[in-house]
Formats: sequence, structure tokens, C-alpha cells
Amino acid sequence: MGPAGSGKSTYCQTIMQHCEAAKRRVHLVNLDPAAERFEYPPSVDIRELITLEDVMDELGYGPNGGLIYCFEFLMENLDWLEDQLGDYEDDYLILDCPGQIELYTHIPIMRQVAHLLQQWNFQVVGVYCLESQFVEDTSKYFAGVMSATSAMGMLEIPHINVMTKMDLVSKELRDKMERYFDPDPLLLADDANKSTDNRFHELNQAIATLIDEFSMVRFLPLNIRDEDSVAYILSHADNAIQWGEDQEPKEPDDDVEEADRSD
Ligand SMILES: Nc1nc2c(ncn2[C@@H]2O[C@H](COP(=O)(O)OP(=O)(O)OP(=O)(O)O)[C@@H](O)[C@H]2O)c(=O)[nH]1
Ligand SMILES: [Mg+2]
Repeated sequence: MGPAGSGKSTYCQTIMQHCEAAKRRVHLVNLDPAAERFEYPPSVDIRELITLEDVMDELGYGPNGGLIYCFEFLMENLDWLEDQLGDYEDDYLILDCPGQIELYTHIPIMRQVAHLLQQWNFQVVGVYCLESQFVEDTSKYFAGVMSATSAMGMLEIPHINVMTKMDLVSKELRDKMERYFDPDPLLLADDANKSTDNRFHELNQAIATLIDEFSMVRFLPLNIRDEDSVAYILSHADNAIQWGEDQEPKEPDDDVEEADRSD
């Protein structure tokens, strides 16, 4: 999840590719009823149930109301989702979600989806994508932290934050950005004060302290062009859901061989 254009679908594609290369059984689940094109075709696709385009055409809704309608429709058709996901209950699923931030921060729909997945015995981790380009100054970083925190509080599931598009960041900026990955409250407040009016300095300090004291948000940098970086993000996600020993990577025909042996 994450704001529009923050790199959610690219994250999904990158992790898909990485997992496939490591022979992990992995499937893409598209929960974005407005999605257009996927490099990896999704194994489960909300667009087979409902598309935003149809809702907008037939009910005359705008894109935001239409999207909420699509999710309400999904909630009324949970049998469909349970049925679709049931085929993959032992596998690693990557769910691509829409970019409308209100789905995570304002209304409890994504929370319901996440909790349903848990009820269906999936281990769930929320991955929040924030675009590195957006965080070139501390005020924007504060805004990003607030929205990530809001999503984390709303969803109540294990959660990691990923700073995307790091391949677009210059070496110089990359060094400067270290402070956003593991924030120092004094530096953050100082930085924010430089670009804000005096009236906000106390608020800047309070936000910086909040970020520090509650260890609320750490961002893991993702450079999709660097395999080590992708592996690092995946290891954090795996850790959050304790993916591991009982899910050794399997060759696609291991099951067949096992069945043969037991014959
Ligand atoms: N260079 C670079 N471009 C990226 C990266 N991630 C995403 N992009 C580009 O940013 C744009 C948006 O990326 P998407 O992955 O579609 O973002 P999204 O969050 O799924 O967008 P919505 O679903 O529309 O909310 C596309 O043009 C991508 O090619 C990245 O890591 N590096
Ligand atoms: Mg997308």
C-alpha cells in the first residue's frame, strides 16, 4: 500500500521476480479495480469481480467514490475472495492495493481485508511504500511518516515501510537521506525549522520527538536495480510474518515427486 504512484505495483513485480528466481511459490493478487496492466498476470484479480470503469460508467460515480463502492462490493462477495485465495493457501501472496490513501487511513476497509486474511490463516504483513523523490525535505518526510503511521495504526497488522525509487536518488542525496532511514530527532527538527515559519518550530520538535520516542517509523530503502536491496526488503517482510523453515523453497514439481514416492 501507499500513495498514488509511490511504486506499489513496481514493488510487487520486483518481489515476484525475485521470489520466482529463488523458486519460491509466489502469486500476485490484484486488489486494484482500476489497475491497467501487469507484467506478471495476477493469479487473483479483483477486476474479474468488479472494475472501477464499470462502476463509474454504470453508476455515475467519480473515481474515489467508485473505488469505495468496489471495496464495499468485495466485502459483500467475500466468498469469491476466499474461494480464489483458497487455491494458494500454502504459498506466498503479494497483494497489490490501490493508491487512494483513504482506504488505509480513513475508512476501515483495508483493515477488514487484512483481518479476514488472518482469519483465513494467512500471515499478513503490511508494506507501506513512500517515494524517495517525495522526501527530499523534512516537511514532506513528516507528512509521509504521518500517513504511514496512520495506516499502521488503522490496519493493526505487522508493518514495514519501504522507501521506493532509490535508484533515482543521487549518491549525494542518498547520504543525506540516511537521516530519514534511522531518524535523529534533533537533526530532523533543525532541518524542518529551516523551511518552516517560526510558529511551527515547536510542532516540528514535537513530531521529531514522537518519531524518535515511539520508534514509530523506520524506512527501508529499496533500489529495484540492486538484488541485495530487494533481498533485504524481502527478509524484513519474511521476518514480520515468520516465513521460513516450514516453507522451504520448492521446485514446482516437488509435490508430484512426493506423491509419486508415496505411491
Ligand atoms: N526508476 C524507478 N521508477 C519507478 C520505481 N517504482 C516505480 N517507478 C515508476 O513510477 C511510476 C509509478 O509506479 P507504480 O509502480 O505504477 O506505482 P503505484 O504505486 O502502483 O501507482 P498507482 O497504482 O497508480 O497508485 C511508474 O512510471 C514506474 O515505472 C523505481 O523503483 N524506480
Ligand atoms: Mg499500482
